[in-house]
Amino acid sequence: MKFSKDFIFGAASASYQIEGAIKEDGKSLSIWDTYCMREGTIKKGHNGDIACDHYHRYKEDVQLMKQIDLQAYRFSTSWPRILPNGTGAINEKGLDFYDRLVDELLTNDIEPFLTLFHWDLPLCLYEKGGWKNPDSADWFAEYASVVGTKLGDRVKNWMTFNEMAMFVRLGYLEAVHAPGEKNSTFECLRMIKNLLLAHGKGTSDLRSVLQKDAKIGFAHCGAINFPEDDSPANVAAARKSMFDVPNACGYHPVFSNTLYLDPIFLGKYDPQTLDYFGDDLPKINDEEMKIISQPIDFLGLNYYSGFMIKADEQGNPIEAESKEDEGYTNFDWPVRPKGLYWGSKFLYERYKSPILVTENGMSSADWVALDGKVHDHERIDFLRRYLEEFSKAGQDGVPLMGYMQWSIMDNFEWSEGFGQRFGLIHIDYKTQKRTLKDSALWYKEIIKSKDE
Ligand code: IFM
Repeated sequence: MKFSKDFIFGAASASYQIEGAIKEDGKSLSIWDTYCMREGTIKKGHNGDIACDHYHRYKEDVQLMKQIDLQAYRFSTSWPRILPNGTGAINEKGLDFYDRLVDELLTNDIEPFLTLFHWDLPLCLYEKGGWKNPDSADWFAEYASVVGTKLGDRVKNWMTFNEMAMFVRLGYLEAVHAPGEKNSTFECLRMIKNLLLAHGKGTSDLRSVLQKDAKIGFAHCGAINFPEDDSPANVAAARKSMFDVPNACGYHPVFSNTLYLDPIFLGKYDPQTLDYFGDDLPKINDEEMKIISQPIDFLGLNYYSGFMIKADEQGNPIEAESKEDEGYTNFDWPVRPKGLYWGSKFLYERYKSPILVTENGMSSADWVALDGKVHDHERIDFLRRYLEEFSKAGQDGVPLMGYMQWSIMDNFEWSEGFGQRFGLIHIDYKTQKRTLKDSALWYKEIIKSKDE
C-alpha cells in the first residue's frame, strides 16, 4: 500500500467513551450519563462513569500513542465539561483538561484532531428541547467558539459533528441510544435542519477564531455501497444507490447520505430528496442554506462495513449476495474492505472534498494471553485489507488526507457497554492496566513504512 508523504496516520476516540470522571471538576451531566442510569438501556448495566479513566491517565495514554508513533490523535471534547449550563459560564477546569491534553500531544509530536460533538449533549440543553429547539444551532456555535478560542492557537484540524446521521437514527428514531426516543420522520427532519444549521453556524464561529491554516471537516457515517464487480452496470448501480432516497440497502430514509451531505457540500437538497419527503421536509431558505454550506476543508468518512450492490435487468440497484464466505467481526459486521475504495471514490466524485477516514476498525474478543501480550491477528488482517483499498482510492485520484483507526483503546461501546473491544490498546477495566495489542505494533510499522 502506498500513501503520499503528507498523508497522516492516527487513531481516534470520543469523550464519553474513554474519559470517565463524569462529575468531576465542575462537569455537568450529559444525556449519556442519565441514559446509562436507566434500567435496561446498556448491556450488563455498564456505564461511562469511569470508562478508561482517561481524564486522569491521559499522560500515560499519550505515552502509549508515542510508542505507536502515531502522527495524529482524534478526540472529542465534552460539551458539559466545558459549559456545564450548555451556554454561558465556562468551566475553566474542564477546558483546562483539553488544554493540557493538547499540550501533551504536541510535546510528543502528535497532531491533535478535535471533534466538537460526539454525542454527549449536555442534559440541561436536552431539557430545553435539545436539537429539536431551533436555538440549538446558536448553542452549538457558542460552544464551538469557546473551544476554538482556547485551543485554536494549537489545534489545526477540527470536526464539527461525528456521525450526525447515526445519532439521529439510533437516538431519535430507533431509541437504542441516548436519549432513547422514537420520533416520526417529520420530527426527525426538523431536528436535522437544526443540526445542519448548528454545523454551519459552528463552522463560521469557529473559523472566525481559528488561524488561517486551520481545517474544518464533518465526520459522516452513512450507507456505503460498492459494486459486486467492476462491470459498468454494477458500478453505476452502486454509485446511484449511495445517493438514492430511500437506499437499496433498506435503511430508514432519515439515514440517507444526501440529506446531510448535499446541503453541506452542495448547498441544496437534491431533487430526489425533495420529491421523496415532500411536505415533510422543512424549508431551508437561501440565507440558511448559505450558512449550512459554507466551504469546509474535508469530508470525514467513518466506515466499518457496507452493502454490495448489483444492477437488476433495468439497471436499478439491488443488494447482491456475497459469493464467498465473509469474515465477521465480534459485532457481527461483515468484513467488507471494498467499501473504502468505492465509498471514497463515490463521495469524492459527488462532493469534491478531500477524504479523511475519521473512523475505521473492528471489534474482536481480545484478551491478554499468558505471555502478557494481546494477539489480535484478525484486527491486523482487517486493517491491512481496508488500508489497501483506501490506498487504491488515492492512487486512482481521490485526495486522501489521512486515516484515523477506531479506536486508540478499548472503550465504552454505547449500548453494548464494554463488550465490544475496538482498541489498538487493550484495557483491563478492573485494574485500568493498558497493554499494546499486536495490532498497535503492526500499525507502528505501517506508519514507519510510509516514509521509506
Ligand atoms: O464506537 C463507535 C463510535 O463512537 C462511532 N462510530 C462507530 C464506533 C463503533 O461502533
